[in-house]
Amino acid sequence: MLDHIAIATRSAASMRKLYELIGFRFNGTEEVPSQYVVATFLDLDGIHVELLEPTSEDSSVAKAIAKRGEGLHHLAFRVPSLAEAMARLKAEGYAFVYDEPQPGAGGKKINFIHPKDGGGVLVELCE
Ligand code: CMX
Repeated sequence: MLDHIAIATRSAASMRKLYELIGFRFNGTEEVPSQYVVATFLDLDGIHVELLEPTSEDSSVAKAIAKRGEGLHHLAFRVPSLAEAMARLKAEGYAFVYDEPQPGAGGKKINFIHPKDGGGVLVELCE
């Protein structure tokens, strides 16, 4: 299932205002040190939007903003077993950004299918 839609932004506060006006409910923030981002969670009728604001220029989100501008960053799909999904996709030649699952927001294990293999879309798998 779709776990969340992630949007890269330089100002989560201003983006949060837009989503709250649409009707989303603010559901907290979390710093994810391993990814150099602060995630802001917004929920509406089972749809989860994650605003990603980089905390360092070393963040891949900061690099993505510098290269591609702010906007849709990735789609995240929840899988029952990330290790099993990685093995299945790797066996078919899909490249993952990390060799092993990484700690993500909300205590999830995460990894990313490289946008080159995702048809230009950065796809996160999470467990
Ligand atoms: N969506 C689509 N394409 C993207 C992209 C994105 N978000 N970010 C980068 N790309 C494209 C680039 O434009 C580039 O394309 P070209 O070669 O045509 O120029 C290509 O992908 C490679 O990008 P790169 O900057 O050269 O970087 P890498 O090859 O090292 O790729 C990347 C690494 C982009 C997958 C990785 O840095 C990344 O974004 N990882 C995800 C980190 C993240 O989202 N962390 C927050 C997680 C929070 C959570 O959910 O818990």
